[in-house]
Amino acid sequence: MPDLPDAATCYELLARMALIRRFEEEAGRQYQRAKAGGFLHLAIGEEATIVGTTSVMRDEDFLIGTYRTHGHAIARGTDPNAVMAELFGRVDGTSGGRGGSMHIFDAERRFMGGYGIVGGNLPLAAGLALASQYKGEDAATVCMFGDGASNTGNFGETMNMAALWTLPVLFLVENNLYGMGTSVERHSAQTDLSKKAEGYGVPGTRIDGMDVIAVREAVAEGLRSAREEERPTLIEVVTYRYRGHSAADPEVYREREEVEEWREKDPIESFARRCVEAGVLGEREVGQAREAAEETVRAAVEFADASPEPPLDTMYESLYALTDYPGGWYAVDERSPEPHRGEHEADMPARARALAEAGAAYAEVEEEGERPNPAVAGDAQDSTASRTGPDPAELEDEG
Ligand SMILES: Cc1ncc(C[n+]2csc(CCOP(=O)(O)OP(=O)(O)O)c2C)c(N)n1
Ligand SMILES: [Mg+2]
Repeated sequence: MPDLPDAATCYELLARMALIRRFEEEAGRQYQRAKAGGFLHLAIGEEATIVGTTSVMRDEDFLIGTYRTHGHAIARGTDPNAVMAELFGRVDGTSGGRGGSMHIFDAERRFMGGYGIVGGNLPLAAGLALASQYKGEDAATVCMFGDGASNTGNFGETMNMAALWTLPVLFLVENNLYGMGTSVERHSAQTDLSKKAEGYGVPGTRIDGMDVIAVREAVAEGLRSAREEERPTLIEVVTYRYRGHSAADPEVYREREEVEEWREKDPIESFARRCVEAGVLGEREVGQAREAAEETVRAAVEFADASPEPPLDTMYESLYALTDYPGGWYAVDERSPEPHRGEHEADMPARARALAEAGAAYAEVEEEGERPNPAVAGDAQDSTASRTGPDPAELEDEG
């Protein structure tokens, strides 16, 4: 078992884990009270993987995670008030209340989200690392994802590019033994996930994810090799989530005894016990860490509750939308018939609009004969010219 660091570091590790635990317990409670909306994925039980990792990262390093990242943002230094306000959908949230639980984001602290697409953050991590390398910066990127994400195509593609381009990135798979309700034995042929990137040239190690010090040391070494040798590595941290996959999970896929067994290895309890037994921290300091967490979370709920909801007329702000495609009730504001901000296509280049309208017109038109293949016909420069349907220019008044 690795040695404990100094007392101040141990206190900080314990206090951070206790804060995240308390924050998430309260987030779950506020979700049940319908104060927090959307989906809610809690990482209760996984605190050592989060805090062990961020405790050895530098300010200039990037962290990118999944949809289970309230704790990751807080561990990176994001104000718990802003995270709670984001869960409540309020203006003082990290994304102005528009992202919610799955999309916590804090560019200032280089916490780059918050992603709902399983495995979607992996190529983005490679992109962040490539940017640092390209600019000659010393920053490394840490990419955290789940065991389930290691089965996606993105995983293999990203490992290959990271190794090929010697990117300063560290991949950390938080193996909590389940992808939703599917156990790792049922979803992955290779259950030692640390081996899964070897063939791509990314070596791996497997670490006890309930031991904050073990995680910390492995991540420190991974960051060193990313930074100094531009050598990507994969760390598998074996951990467990005590709560369901999301707030709505009947948990029929596992036995209560299994959860209880893992509770015995609680990362916060076990670390507190170890610090006290080693004489590094006293019972009083352990209590103090818990009380501080309690107070911070109480204040965060009060702050979030007092923060206003975004005004309705700002609904179309901060949206990235070129057209109103895909159409439908969710894309159209039906308060009044005229176009609203974000629905208007007036800013689109005329050519793009003509193509879009021509495409829409084709949806209604029966094809006559075989449709020409632009690559074969050599007309890829202007694919509308060879089409057999109506001329887009003539369609303008037909809507
Ligand atoms: C590309 C994609 N496929 C499926 C889903 C649905 N989905 C959401 S979470 C999840 C399980 C992911 O498990 P894992 O990667 O182990 O992360 P964990 O939830 O355990 O943290 C799935 C399949 C999704 N969000 N994105
Ligand atoms: Mg998982």
